[in-house]
Amino acid sequence: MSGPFITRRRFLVLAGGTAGAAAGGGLLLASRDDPPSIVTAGSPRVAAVEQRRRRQGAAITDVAFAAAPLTASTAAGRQTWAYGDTVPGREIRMRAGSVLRAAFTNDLPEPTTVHWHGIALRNDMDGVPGVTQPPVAPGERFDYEFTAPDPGTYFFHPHVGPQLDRGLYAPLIVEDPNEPGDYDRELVLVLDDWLAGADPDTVLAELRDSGMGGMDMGSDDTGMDMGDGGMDMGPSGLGMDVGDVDYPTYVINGRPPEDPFTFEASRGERIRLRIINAGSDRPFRFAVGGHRLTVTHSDGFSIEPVTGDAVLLGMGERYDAVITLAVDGAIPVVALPEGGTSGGLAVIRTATGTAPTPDVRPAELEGRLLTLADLRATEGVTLPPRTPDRTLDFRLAGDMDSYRWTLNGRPFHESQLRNADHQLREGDRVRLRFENRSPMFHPMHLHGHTFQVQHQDGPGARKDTAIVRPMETVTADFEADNPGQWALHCHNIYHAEAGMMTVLSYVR
Ligand SMILES: [Cu+2]
Repeated sequence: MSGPFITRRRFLVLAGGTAGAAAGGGLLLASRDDPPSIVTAGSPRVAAVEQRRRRQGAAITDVAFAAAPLTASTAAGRQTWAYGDTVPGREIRMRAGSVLRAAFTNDLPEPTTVHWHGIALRNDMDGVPGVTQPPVAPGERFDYEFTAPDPGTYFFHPHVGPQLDRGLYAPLIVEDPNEPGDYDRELVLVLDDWLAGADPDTVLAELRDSGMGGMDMGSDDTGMDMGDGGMDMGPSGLGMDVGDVDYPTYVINGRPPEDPFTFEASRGERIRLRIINAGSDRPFRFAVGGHRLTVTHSDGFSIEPVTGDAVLLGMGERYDAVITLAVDGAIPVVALPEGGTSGGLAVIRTATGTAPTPDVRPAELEGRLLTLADLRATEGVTLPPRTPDRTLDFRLAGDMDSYRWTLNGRPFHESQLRNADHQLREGDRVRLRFENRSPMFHPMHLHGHTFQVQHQDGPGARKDTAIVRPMETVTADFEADNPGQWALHCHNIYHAEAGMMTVLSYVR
């Protein structure tokens, strides 16, 4: 349980004092030595903002689920951990503005939490152990309850160690009651790099042991010039080294390419795809054979529709795209890990016919690839222009000798919480500037907010997870309207565990 997300000492403090605490208990980080100005998860201000968010008579969606070892072997083979008895876990579907009440039980042999990825929820329900709640001990229950204010495609997963890489994830779909819905049906597709039963804690330990040949990647003290002049960034600009883990296979909706998830449909139907990259280490190039994708939403928020052949998803990113089924037969849906040769496969079947083989490579994979630079938020979700009140700069780097990934030269440490290293005030317009000085890309994820990427020529997509390519600087603005303590980290789970995480602290 020690590690960048929670230190051993804080874990003991929290677990000792608050075992069995239920939702909204006002419990956290209110130790005597905290500076009084920090707005903690347990602060009355967090509850007050939730009160304001919650509408009179708001609908309540009640769910109950457990995280547990999966004894039946999954389609992808080998034992793993899961939410319920399937990978992915059962989807939760609700309406924007309604309340989710989730009775969660931890039947795993180690502590865990549930993080509701991308939702602008109340801080004490965000599921970051040692920051917003104590970890849920084995055998214990935690009741999550929060308003989900914004429609969109989300998912939920643990925020403890590399547990996500065991298959603990499920879609969370927040429907928009005001959306015309110009499609016939929906298809939710969860992409994952699959360890097939291997233990991600062992993987992380191996990464730490092996390092990467004693190379410093972009840290200040090396004096190395990491200018991109001579660097081959690959076709998507993610660099030649896109992941740290050697996965045996890739799954879509929990199923391997040899036994693919299959969706029955009819030719002529318009299908809204909700694509979620739940992978821990790999970005995917996603395409549907014989079809172009019209991408309509990024990380839940609407964008000006843009059509391409494939779309790139970093870990933690979600895209919605519409396709009109134009083929009779078995249509391959492919998620190829960037730079890889084998990938995930699902099938949309509109007629009988030969199923695609696991190695099918639709030409669309090599067609026009949509990336962050192609996306612009619709007017309705574009932040009004405003000069930032403060800018938070983050230098992304890695010390590969010890497999240590850093923000501003330091791996995450709990003192950053106590000191409130990155402060903001409610009502601020905040600018984030991510300067990647490493040769690997990092999908940077902010909890509790949706920022707006800023391009040279104006505002881009609203997102909570944005790919920062090697040697690139990405700028993104957000409204500080959700008080509390919010994790900001790389969504490569191994990078986050190796230190590439920090916390943005609301202060009074
Ligand atoms: Cu990273």
